[in-house]
Amino acid sequence: MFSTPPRYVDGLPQPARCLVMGVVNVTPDSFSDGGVWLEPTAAIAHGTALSAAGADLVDVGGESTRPGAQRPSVDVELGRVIPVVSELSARGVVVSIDTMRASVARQAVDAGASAVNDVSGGLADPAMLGTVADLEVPYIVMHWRAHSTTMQDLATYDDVVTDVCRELAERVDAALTAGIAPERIAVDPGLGFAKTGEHNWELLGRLASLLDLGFPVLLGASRKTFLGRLLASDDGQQRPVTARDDATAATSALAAAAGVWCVRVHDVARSLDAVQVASRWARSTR
Ligand code: PMM
Repeated sequence: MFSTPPRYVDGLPQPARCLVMGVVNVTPDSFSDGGVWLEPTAAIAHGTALSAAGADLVDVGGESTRPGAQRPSVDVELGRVIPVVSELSARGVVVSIDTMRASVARQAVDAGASAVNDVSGGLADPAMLGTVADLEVPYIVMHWRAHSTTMQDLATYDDVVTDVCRELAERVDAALTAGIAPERIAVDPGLGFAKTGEHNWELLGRLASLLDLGFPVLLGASRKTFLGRLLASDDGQQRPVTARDDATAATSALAAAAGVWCVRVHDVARSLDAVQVASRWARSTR
């Protein structure tokens, strides 16, 4: 059941267990918490609370990636995230910036962010990989095919695991060629991004193939629709987003047991408990 201990990414915390990344979406329209943390003071308070709950890092994003979402302008994105990154970093919180834009990544790192989480894996902005190489920070490369308005039209694969691994490996090669150090790279299959629920389950069921890419793996299953569908009521109503945190914690425990490096979650406390159980359990099996 248990894989090798988690890999690490240079420049980020390295507890002897799977990392827990807390989510702060500074957006009006993210699918599970859109509008809740749009005001900087609310976002800062939330990020501080996630850190106090034990988040190893806090992921701050200013662009919703829910299917169909329209992109904000660069200035709107900057206006949402920079004050939050700046204040959280000043408070000692380890922050990653969730952005597809090189200019946002650069300004966020200048404001104190320690890592760049790019859901497009460098595909959305041709300047991103060179910028991250220049900034010398950890880089999370997610599998992505298109922006939110069209991504679900591209959810077709011969074999989802083989295809995602191949496309991710291509993005990692591009990152390495751009000069990003291998020890700063983590990969992510991008659950829900150009994927159906069945694709997500297939990727979770065959995590070993992702781990075989040789880079630490991040998973973002938190509150996503495939969990809502799994837990639908007898009359077919999906489980509401905010009632999916126990299921998310279950995915965190199983991911940690499988050797995943980091889970990206909305409810940090539950997933921290989950990964701690997985870590302790793993020690007893070795
Ligand atoms: N999912 C979302 C946003 N950013 N980043 C990574 N690396 N992986 C993900 O799966 C991911 C992400 C969308 O979820 P949200 O709207 O709840 O933040």
